[in-house]
Amino acid sequence: MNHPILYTFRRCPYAMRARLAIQASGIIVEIREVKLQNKPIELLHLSPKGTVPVLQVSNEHLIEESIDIMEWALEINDPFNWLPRDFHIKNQMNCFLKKLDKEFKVNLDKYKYTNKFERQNPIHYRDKNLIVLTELNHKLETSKGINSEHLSYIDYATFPFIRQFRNVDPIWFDSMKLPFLKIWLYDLMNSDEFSSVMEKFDLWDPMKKPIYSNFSF
Ligand SMILES: N[C@@H](CCC(=O)N[C@@H](CS)C(=O)NCC(=O)O)C(=O)O
Repeated sequence: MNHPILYTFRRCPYAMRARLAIQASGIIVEIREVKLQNKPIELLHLSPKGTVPVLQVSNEHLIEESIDIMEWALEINDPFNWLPRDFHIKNQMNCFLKKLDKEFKVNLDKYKYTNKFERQNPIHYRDKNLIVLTELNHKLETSKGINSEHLSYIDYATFPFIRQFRNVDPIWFDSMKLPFLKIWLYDLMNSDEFSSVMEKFDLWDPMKKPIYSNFSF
């Protein structure tokens, strides 16, 4: 293998965070854009759990979680100091991200994909997440990033989910009194880094020439 292979789906927030860290690290990967409804058999053989992103670093090394892909890339090269040096801060960040993936994302999906069997109104789940947004807004009042003076790993791992939450009802979101969070989110959404990892790629076709990441900005 010349380059690690990233199985990805453009609109997936987990895949976005992985692509952002790969971009920051400058590592070139082969991009395999997949369709979630029709995942390639190669991906399912490698990773039967069937989620993206998945990074095949080598024949012996597979990374199946977005946060692990971020850490892998940044441990190789971290030119913007995204990874905290302090072990306790790193642990704190990972606890927050676990909560984001387990609780915020679950509420977000229940808010976004209204399920007729669900007894609760989707607004109930929206408002549950408002608590997290209020906490983030408070943190961002005094620093540029959630956990440091500069944007780092936790910001790039978090914002794709806040963006997805906003997209459910942008008018409502924009009317909320969350001034620091909104500046943080809009800056990230409009950043060159983000546009670059949102480039559209054709679906992976093993019969065609490989596509390599060129996440330049
Ligand atoms: N814990 C995984 C979650 C990844 C995940 O759930 N990705 C979604 C797409 S956003 C997925 O692949 N879902 C499988 C499907 O919809 O079939 C990670 O952090 O990488």
